Amino acid sequence: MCVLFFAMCSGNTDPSEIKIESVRTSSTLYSDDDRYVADNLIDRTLKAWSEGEAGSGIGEIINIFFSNEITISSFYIYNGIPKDFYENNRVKTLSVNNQKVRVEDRNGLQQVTLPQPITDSEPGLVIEAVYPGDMWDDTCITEICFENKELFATNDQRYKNISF
Ligand SMILES: [Ca+2]
Repeated sequence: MCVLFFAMCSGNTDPSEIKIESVRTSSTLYSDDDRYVADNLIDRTLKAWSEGEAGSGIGEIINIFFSNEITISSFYIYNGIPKDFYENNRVKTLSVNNQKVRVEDRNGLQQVTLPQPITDSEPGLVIEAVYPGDMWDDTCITEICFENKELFATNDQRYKNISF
């Protein structure tokens, strides 16, 4: 018990031990086969999440739950849905713990640097602006990965389905 208490309070968790435990979104586009679920954001495959609110997706929220507090200076995002990229909305501006960042309109994984590093175990991302789709008014994101050299080294195999 003493050891456990010390570990919980030490604040010195090995970064390689920090994992994304879950993700939660404010909405999800319904489909019979659960094609657009929030878990697709962190599944390390090209399956995508789509928001499901009426309208373009502005104001929709993504919460990432880490196993421990982590300091994040940048992250990777695969914008849109790869197969129907231009048919659906893509994210143009994200607010990450109230810091606004621009996301490029590109079908592939890109790195986004935060104006200031954040330290949090449950960072929140809010869609602030979108690139409109040619056919559908649904905003999609394929993947979100947080930069941390140790994390990447540890989870290297999990990225094998994404080329970047
Ligand atoms: Ca995915």
